[in-house]
Amino acid sequence: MKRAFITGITGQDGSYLAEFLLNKDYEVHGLIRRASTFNTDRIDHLYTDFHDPKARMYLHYGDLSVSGQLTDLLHDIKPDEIYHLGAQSHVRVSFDMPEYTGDITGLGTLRLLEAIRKTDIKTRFYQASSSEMFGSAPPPQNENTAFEPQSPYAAAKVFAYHMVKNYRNAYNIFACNGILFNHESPRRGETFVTRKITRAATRIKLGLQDKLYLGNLDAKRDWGFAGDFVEAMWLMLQQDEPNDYVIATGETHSVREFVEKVFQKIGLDYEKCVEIDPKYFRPTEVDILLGDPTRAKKELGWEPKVGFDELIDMMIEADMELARKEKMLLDAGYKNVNNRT
Ligand code: NAP
Ligand code: F7E
Repeated sequence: MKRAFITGITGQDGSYLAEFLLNKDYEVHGLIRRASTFNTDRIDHLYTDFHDPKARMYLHYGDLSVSGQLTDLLHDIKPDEIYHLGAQSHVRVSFDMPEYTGDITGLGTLRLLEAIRKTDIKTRFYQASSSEMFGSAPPPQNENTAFEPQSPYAAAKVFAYHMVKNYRNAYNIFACNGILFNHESPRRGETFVTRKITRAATRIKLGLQDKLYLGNLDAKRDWGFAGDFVEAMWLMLQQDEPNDYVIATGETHSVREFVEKVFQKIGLDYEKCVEIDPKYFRPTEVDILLGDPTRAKKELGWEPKVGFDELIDMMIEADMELARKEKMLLDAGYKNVNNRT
């Protein structure tokens, strides 16, 4: 049985990847942060009490800021594959918390690479690199496009990307950068734009809120489905040689197009509900991302399965269900605790 270690297992991608690996009969170990509230919602359906002999998923407390503990964990678990997904992953927030973002999103990767080097375990390493690294580079972007990062988040990811290449060359570690373009799902964090839109539109439809406040509607993104993208992470670690791969759909759409489509699909006029709040503008914006996944198609045999419209339908359906439940609770006298975007 193969053993995987996932940082960021409680996040959107971590939850889909854990599901994917458990289905492939892996033993899955995940790093989680101690919090005063439960933060394992996205993986609760996968968890079996570790006293049960059939348990195949184990969670370990830790933090990407603490190198000694990461080293101890790798030494004890000795994973065959490491999927490093943990990060302060919000671009807008990275302008408010640049130092923290550099520490967790940038140095966090270096701490893990050092832990591999020091423990000398034989393992394969996946780094969650990002299309944000391309920043203002003109589209389409592929593995040869020069990075022009436009945020502390993107700069931290560029640092991590180069450390991965350096450890691959210097210490012969099987380490890959997956340069993933935006990928979404019903499990997407509620402050990322797609989920913020589907969540608000469904709540507006059921009379739970009136307005949706957004920032720049002209930005364009190459949006895919997270469930498809985690398969590409796994494929990268199954190759004979480590390499870096762009993972994208090859289509780009504006935020305005996304919002218009969502509202139109549920029978509302977005222009009556959406207002612009400059609070959501970024000091420097990434105007257009459009990935060219030719290498991944050729070498990994990877292709996205879920298209733009299907992704939107999937997200609307899940959020409509959530809004219905919320309405039921409100009608039964519970307080509204969900209006926080
Ligand atoms: P996400 O939902 O924000 O999940 C981030 C994960 O990192 C969560 O499990 C979070 O734990 C964990 N984390 C944050 N700070 C940590 C710390 N100090 N120590 C340990 N764990 C920490 O992100 P995602 O969308 O799944 O993305 C996964 C990775 O891919 C990230 O590295 C992201 O930057 C990168 N990426 C994402 C996309 C995308 O479109 N989704 C595209 C390219 C690259 P808590 O649950 O406790 O907060
Ligand atoms: O913004 C615009 C915003 O926050 C998309 C992360 O997963 O993907 C993600 O980063 C666009 C931007 O994602 C709002 O200005 C307008 O142009 O959903 P987002 P992101 O910044 O592209 C990359 C690949 C990652 O690696 C990151 O980890 O939408 N936008 N109005 C808004 N964005 C937000 N969040 N909220 C708004 O109200």
